[in-house]
Amino acid sequence: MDLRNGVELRSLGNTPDEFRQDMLSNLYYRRGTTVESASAQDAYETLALTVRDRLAERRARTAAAQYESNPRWVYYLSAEYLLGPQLEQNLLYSGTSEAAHKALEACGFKPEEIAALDVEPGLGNGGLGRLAACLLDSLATLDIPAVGYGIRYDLGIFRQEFQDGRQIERPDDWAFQGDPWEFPAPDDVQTVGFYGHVDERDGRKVWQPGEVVLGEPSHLLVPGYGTTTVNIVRLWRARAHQASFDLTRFSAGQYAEAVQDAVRAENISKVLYPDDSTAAGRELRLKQQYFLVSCSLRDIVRRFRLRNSDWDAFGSKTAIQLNDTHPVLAIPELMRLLVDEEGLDWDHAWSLVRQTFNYTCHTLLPEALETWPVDMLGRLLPRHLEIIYLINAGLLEEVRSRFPGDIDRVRRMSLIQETPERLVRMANLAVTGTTMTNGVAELHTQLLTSTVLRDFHDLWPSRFANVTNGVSPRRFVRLASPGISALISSGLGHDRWLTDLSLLSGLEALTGDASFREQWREVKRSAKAALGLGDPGALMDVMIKRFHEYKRQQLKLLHVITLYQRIKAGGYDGVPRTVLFGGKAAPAYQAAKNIIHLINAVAAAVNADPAAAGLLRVAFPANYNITLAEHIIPAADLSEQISMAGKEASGTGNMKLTLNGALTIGTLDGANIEIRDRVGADNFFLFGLDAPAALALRSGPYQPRDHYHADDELRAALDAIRSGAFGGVGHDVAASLLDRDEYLTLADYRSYVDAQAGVDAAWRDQDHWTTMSILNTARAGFFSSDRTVTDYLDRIWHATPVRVEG
Ligand code: Z16
Repeated sequence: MDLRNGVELRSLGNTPDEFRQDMLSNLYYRRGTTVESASAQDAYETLALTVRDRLAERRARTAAAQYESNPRWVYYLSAEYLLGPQLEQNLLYSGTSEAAHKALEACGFKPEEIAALDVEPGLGNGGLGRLAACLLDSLATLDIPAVGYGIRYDLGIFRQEFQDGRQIERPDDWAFQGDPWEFPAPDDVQTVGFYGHVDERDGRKVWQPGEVVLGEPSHLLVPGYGTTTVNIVRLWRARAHQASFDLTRFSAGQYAEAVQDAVRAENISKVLYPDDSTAAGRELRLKQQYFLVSCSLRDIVRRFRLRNSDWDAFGSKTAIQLNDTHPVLAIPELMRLLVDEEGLDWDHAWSLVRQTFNYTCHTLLPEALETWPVDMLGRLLPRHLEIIYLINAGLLEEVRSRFPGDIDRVRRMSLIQETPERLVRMANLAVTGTTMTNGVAELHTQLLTSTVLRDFHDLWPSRFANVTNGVSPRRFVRLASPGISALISSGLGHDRWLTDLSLLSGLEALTGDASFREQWREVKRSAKAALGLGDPGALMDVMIKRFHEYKRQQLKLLHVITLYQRIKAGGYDGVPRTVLFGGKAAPAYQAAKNIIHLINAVAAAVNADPAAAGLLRVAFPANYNITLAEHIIPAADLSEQISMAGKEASGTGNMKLTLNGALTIGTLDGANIEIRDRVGADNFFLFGLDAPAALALRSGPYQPRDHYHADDELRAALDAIRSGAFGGVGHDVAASLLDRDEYLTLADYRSYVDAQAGVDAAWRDQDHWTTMSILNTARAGFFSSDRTVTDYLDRIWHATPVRVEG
């Protein structure tokens, strides 16, 4: 294929020898060194470049084929991406793992040491950011022309350390050594305005920003698996305009003052807000959101114009997915571009905008639904506020004509909340300005349309759909669990399951094969041994997720304390367990930090007590991230999914663990319900109140102390916490549970502890446990993000593949 100015691209060879030749050449020409004097960092960077070159070639072919076909593009707008380590993925997807391994060894390097230098870009908080990464993986794998847009934060999610058991946060300067996976594209820089005022010229509104900041893009490659397609994720970094440097002040010796405007500009992409499922509400966050939206829309329009000249085609060529409310300013921004800058009339622009955008909601927590003070938004983005008012006028007119006289409904649906403070409601704007709004699991979508977004569902029922989340089987099975993957492939006789996960159902027949069960048990055991946290014969009981009271790590902790107290009482008959916690708390979320502190205190007590040795151990490795998740997930026997029913939108860790043969103990919340429906009630440990029961209990006069008084073991556990047996922090945790217990931890305690006894009983029959474990994997194929993307394509995006020649 002729790709660039008549120059034929040479195809890079993938034999170990060719790979080694290219590595040496990269070492020499791009790192300026030789094998004799190369550091491990030189070797890592060189390896990365050599792998990247293979994908860059595919990227060039992909871009050419996609341009040629002028398709409907899928653009994913997300403030967060948790892409995970890039090296192992890019080796696998480019088919160079073995060649690279051999080449490194031939040059005298230890492959594992070099691979350990790969730093994951932690540009997200948790589920939402990782979902974005899984969807990009599947979009590329399914050959869909797609671009992810995001922010290139200098500092990603903080590095978690423990000091005396307390969480402390350290900056995550992830690109300190440079990022070999990144392609800067300074020629596509964008200019973003803030503040200022709105003029009128020749009957058109003109926004005169008071401040401008540059957005400089770079991109990372997003390869598909088993295909030539390589898409990109484009990340924007804020750069000061040259004019921000005040040379007059500099010359006068006022060095700090000379750069202060520039520093302020570049602060926009300095750091990721570390809040998962809570709105931050700060002006810098609003600036970040507009920065992402403004840069990305300019880029999308630029790309549209490469092949199209008529605005009428924009909506049919462009599907933009808004990942939560974070990028919802894109709706007024596109209106502004079309009406103010392009001169389209309002109604025409509005129909294109609605055709272009769709919105995914990821929460039910009221505190996670973003609102912005009208004053703040109007000062930062005066024209956008006017546009929001105009959109609101249209919305309220429609509501009034559909529901005459229903003033309360108008008040509830307005894009502006009036009391106690005037706020712009971003979720309302999102539903109003899009074709489709989706929830992320069946229960979540049901609850959304019957509670938080009920009024909108009444008005526009056909705008709502469910798309249950999924995860990448490449990353969370193949890369995380090479052992399980090899066994699956040998059992099935192929590895096509990696791109058609429903084929895992073929494992079901193998549950009757004693030697397969034995190998399965062995593979799980060696994953535990490799993790190195406790006896590989013990049940590995895993709770890995952000710390949040609704997720109820405190419930798991009460269970641990109860087990410990049973051990201390003598005659313990439970099975040996390693309980593993992993996760971060938002730095300002004191209650969650208290729970972390208390877990560490309990872990210290239990692990130091000879009475518990061989029976119970508590592990809490710091700084849970994608890299660590890939080590923990294959080792898990039991997956803790114990949120208060009706609070977890979906969960995706639950899917990763099920696919790796862990059994779930869980409530009927989020996607747990769909997991249980598929793996079968006999292969799932259910407990607790369901969503209607939890809601009913919460809306009555709930008395957590009744449970404390009625249950001896619960009382003993809470008394130990409260009395300071695990340090002073226990007092606050116990008080919050006894006084308020917002998330019904005490109400679900007995049901949970009894279900855990059922887990013990099941574990004692190892052969049957193994059968259940295999069945969990065999029946979880639905939870592939390939299926999720297929659902988005059918229900929302209506885009089709563009195949790229190999
Ligand atoms: C987030 O990670 C999620 C929701 C949200 O409003 C904000 C953030 Cl940063 C999570 C949900 O809590 C989780 O249930 C869901 O599985 C995940 O988003 C992906 O949809």
